[in-house]
Amino acid sequence: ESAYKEMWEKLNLDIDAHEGLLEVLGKFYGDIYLSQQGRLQGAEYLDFVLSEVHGLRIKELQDAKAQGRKIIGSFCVFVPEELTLAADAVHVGLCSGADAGTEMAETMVPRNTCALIKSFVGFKLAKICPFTESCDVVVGETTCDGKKKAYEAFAEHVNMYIMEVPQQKNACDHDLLRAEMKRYMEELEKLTGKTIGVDDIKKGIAIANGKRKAIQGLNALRKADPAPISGRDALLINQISFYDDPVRFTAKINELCDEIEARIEKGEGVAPKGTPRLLLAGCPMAVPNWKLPYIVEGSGAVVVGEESCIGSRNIRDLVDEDATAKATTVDELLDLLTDRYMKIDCACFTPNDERLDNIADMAEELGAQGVIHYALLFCQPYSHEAFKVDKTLQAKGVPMLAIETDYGMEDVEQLKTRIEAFVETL
Ligand code: BJ8
Repeated sequence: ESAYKEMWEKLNLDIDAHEGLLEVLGKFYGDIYLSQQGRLQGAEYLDFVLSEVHGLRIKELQDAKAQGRKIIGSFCVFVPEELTLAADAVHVGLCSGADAGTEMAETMVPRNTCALIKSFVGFKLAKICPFTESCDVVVGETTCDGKKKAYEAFAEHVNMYIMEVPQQKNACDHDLLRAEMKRYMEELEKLTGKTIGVDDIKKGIAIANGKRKAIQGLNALRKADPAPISGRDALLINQISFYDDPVRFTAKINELCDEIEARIEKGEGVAPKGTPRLLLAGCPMAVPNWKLPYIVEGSGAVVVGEESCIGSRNIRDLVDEDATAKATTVDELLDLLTDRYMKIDCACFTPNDERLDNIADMAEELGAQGVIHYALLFCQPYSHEAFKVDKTLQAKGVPMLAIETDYGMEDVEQLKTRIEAFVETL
């Protein structure tokens, strides 16, 4: 701990406020995670990574920096990790899932801003996020208005680069994203002094695809009844995928999947066979936002999938592997990356009908009897889509409950009552 304290001081964290955060986080983790019955042995990796999230992992980032490697922070799954890796830089997800520094954040962004945005601004202003402080560049993106404008304020405090993400999926939008891929690659070359070649991008694609395939494998196993892993642990795995070393992460999750397979063969699970199964759909739940799955799994149901960017939206599509193997130029590889990224069904797009089909398909494949649509308060894109998702699911006979909430704990009892009532109807 004391060795880390020196590191945190060097990163200019507010040591007292940071200690307070770690204390709350530790207690929260104990209540929500360590208290679970019948947890997988492989969850030890999750516990370890989480307990070392501001310790060992930050030390690794500092070591990487000492070797001359750059650290790139991002808030959105549109920022192509493959290119960051191709530049031999480290890619970390920064979006934050806790109320901290909210009052300070509200001096820079309007009060009616979603909790995720307030959280990353607050973490920065309160000086409690060692990831943000470790970044050489933070990449923002033109997705929702809230983030887009918050980045202008954020840029007063960190070195920002803004990537433009289109809002529609026509040919011209594909061209725009393709140009942005190239511009981001050139920015990385400038930052690292490294020329990115074909093999570098192929390596980045292999690592990112490997990570996605590991989570795809996990999600496929979650079709089993009884559910072999809790929604809480599955969410944590998705959260950790944004900041742990990607190669280590992939190996650990593949091991965990072997354990899950053995468990399924024995007919064992985290809840009895026949427990109501729910799919969560909507806004990303950034670490340590475990509120909703915790409430759901305390209400007699089990979460079997997350239709979210910290979930299936980030891993559903791979960069075409055969085409990658055949590609001989950087341009071809940038085309393939663009093809993959244009499939992301974020609510910032209009229209975004493929998301509706994807949710219905997921519910069916995972055997979910109901869907909880999760929108952060003040999130326009996802709150709007809740209506369409409901209509689509109704037509399929799948009930949906729409929830709007934030990171606060004031509404936990009220949510619990609503969710219990919903589960009873299934
Ligand atoms: S690709 S979902 S990670 S933009 S909750 S900040 S939308 S007001 S996060 Fe996202 Fe990229 Fe899309 Fe995914 Fe705005 Fe809504 Fe807040 Fe949100």
